[in-house]
Amino acid sequence: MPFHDPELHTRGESRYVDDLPQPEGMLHAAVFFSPVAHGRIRQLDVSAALEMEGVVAVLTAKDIPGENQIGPLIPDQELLASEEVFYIGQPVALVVATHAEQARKAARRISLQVDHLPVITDPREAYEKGEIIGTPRVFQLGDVEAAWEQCDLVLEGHCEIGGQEHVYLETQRARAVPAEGKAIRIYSSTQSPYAVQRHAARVLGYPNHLIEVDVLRLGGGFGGKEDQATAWACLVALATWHTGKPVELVLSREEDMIMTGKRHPYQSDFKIGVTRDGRILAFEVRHYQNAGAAADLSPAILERTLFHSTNSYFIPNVRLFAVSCRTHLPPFTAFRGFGGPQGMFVMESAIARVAEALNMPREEIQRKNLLKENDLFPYGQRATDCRARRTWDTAMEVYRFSEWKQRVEQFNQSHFHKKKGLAVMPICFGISFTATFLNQASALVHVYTDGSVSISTGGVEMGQGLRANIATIAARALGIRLERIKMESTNTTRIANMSPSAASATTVLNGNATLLAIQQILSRLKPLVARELNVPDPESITIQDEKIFYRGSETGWTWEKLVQTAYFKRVSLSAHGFFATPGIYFDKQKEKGRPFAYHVYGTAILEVTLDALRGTYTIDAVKIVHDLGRPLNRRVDLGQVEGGLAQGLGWMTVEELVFDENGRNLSGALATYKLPDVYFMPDDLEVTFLENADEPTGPFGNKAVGEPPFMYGIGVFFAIRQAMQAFRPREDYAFRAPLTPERVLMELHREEIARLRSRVLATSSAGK
Ligand code: MTE
Ligand code: LUZ
Ligand code: MOS
Repeated sequence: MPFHDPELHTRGESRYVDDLPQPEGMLHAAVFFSPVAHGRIRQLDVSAALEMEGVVAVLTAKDIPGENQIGPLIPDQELLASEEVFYIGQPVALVVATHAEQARKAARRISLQVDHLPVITDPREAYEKGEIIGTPRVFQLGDVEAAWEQCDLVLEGHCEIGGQEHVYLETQRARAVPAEGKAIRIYSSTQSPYAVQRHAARVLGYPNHLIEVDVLRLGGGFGGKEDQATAWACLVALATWHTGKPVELVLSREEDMIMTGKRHPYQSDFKIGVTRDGRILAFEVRHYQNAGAAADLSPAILERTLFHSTNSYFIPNVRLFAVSCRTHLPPFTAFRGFGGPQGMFVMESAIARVAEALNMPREEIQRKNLLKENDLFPYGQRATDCRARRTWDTAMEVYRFSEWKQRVEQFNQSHFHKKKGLAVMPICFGISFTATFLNQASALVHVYTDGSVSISTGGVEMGQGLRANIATIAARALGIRLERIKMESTNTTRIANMSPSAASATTVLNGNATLLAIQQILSRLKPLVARELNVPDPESITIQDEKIFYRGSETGWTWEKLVQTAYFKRVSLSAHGFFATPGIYFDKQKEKGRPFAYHVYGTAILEVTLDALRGTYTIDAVKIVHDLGRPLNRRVDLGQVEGGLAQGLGWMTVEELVFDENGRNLSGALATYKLPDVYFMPDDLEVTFLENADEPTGPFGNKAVGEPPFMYGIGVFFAIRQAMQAFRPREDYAFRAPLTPERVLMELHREEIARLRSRVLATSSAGK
């Protein structure tokens, strides 16, 4: 894959933060974090650490020259805890030493004494105690109260949704290097270089321009570095400020898993009303988001939960309530889908509940309620160019759903303890940051006199193929070879005030900014050629395969000649492009607007085989019809669909995040947190891209692809559930994710397990 760094990756030569050449005298840092979930600090003793070999400094809250504050939306998060600690893993002190191991060893000598305070880990308990972040949000459409009357059937249910660890391959890390004067340069593994710049400046009491942030690439972010890369960068900046030396901080896997936030767990209640034939008339939901100990991005994530609470269905009467609840767990944060998946899971659960009660196939209810052209979302936007039905119908057709279903039913009739389940999962995901102002991007394009091109944008490469995409866009727009393009690091001195690389919108925003920069350069070059060739119409000049055409015929000029001529004629060969998504807005008072540039649609069909005696299951097949407009790089896009699916499947099945009642993460290492691996993935995985589906707002007809495929994974929960129903029909299987094999076993054999347990208890008490 060109520009996907394949050669460098394969040889292990691609550089990450700690691969950069080490400046002389570089120091290493380690974090001492709170071992308790909630307490008032009585004493923090760092003297033993200071005496350890190699230790240069131990920094605490009082060593911060500027503001001790890194909260991205609300100022409720200290860089280093000063008076109170709010979760296990909260940074309290930074040890700086000659070697990383010395720093870690010394950190273990720090002692923290606290007066223990009550620990809350449950979002509903937090809600009842008034521990909420911001205010609850409510989206409404129609009149639910009046609608219940018209329903033939009204059902209620409850969902418990687990969190998810990001497990980016590259753990959180940053390096700060002193520059001239007081300036500091930071190399950070962040999706948001501008957030790092802003917060490092704030912490040091600097103007932004004294901090330069440079990002070459990330070994994965998945939302975990949209905002939570900031702390580590601020800490090394602080250490450099104190020592005058370069300082690096690299979290170990365990440190990363304990200290950083993950996908939000949710608890949600739903009520759904339908007609006898399965038309949904009314839907009500209450989402309790477990935000953890600080706001972080939770309010924005909560908002996206609301935007996606009806997934790809039209429901005329809805009332969607959501509240962010403060608990004593690490602040939960962005993760692929950004709250959308939790909203969709509840919707799909409600549909399963209806299907089971009406004894109707789940997919029939889904299909009956799919969005149609111009249908209204609860937030006031209309579904224009709606591809919900198109992807659904295409999937049914190309993957021969009815025959497939028959095969599954035959299998189930002829097997006792093995059962198959088949589920359809349609998705609809809005593209644009829901905070409208973030939908802006810049690009800086330089053309050198040899015809080579250098491009900087505000976008960060994190494995999603951003560079491949931007380079492809630029090469196509200029009409030159891809090899001419070099993608530069993402740097705050070249691109100012950049939005995070997130919301799947990085290629859309930065690609369009690149196009605008290139258009400026072309608008200077074309009149130049027209003048030189003495032809009347500059607009009829085109460049293709590095040759210059006029009205479709060759002029004999090449790209190189054009560039050189421009240089000697003193025409600028550089441009800065700025793009802002047009036509989007949102009114938070009314909770209505047009927040999204467009929606991405798709439909997946998932098949599983369950061993009902063991609770184990295999995912046999996942077949997807996905809408991505016109692909920019088919293999990059395919990689995004498959990778997103893998993460979604893992979230729903084996990835189980567990905290005990003291706020301790019991799954804080890769030994205790199970990940999907290559064997876990279905052997039969097929992806079809919708044809003739150009998105007019582009770039080049392309649609965003990063997050939406994650949500296909939700379908596996319902495929397993269906297999459970085939073995033992029951209306009260829990809507509790992840559906681990253990949980499947416990649910299937609830009574037997209870009987066994009471017998064991009886025997053991008899023995006493
Ligand atoms: N793919 C890889 N390989 N690595 C990543 O970190 N992040 C995901 C997705 N795909 C990610 C990824 C997330 S959460 C988002 S928002 C998008 O990529 C961000 O990139 P984009 O805006 O260019 O799609
Ligand atoms: N980040 C953000 C996101 O700040 N706003 C968003 O709407 C969003 N959506 C998805 C992922 N990250
Ligand atoms: Mo992605 S959750 O927008 O980084």
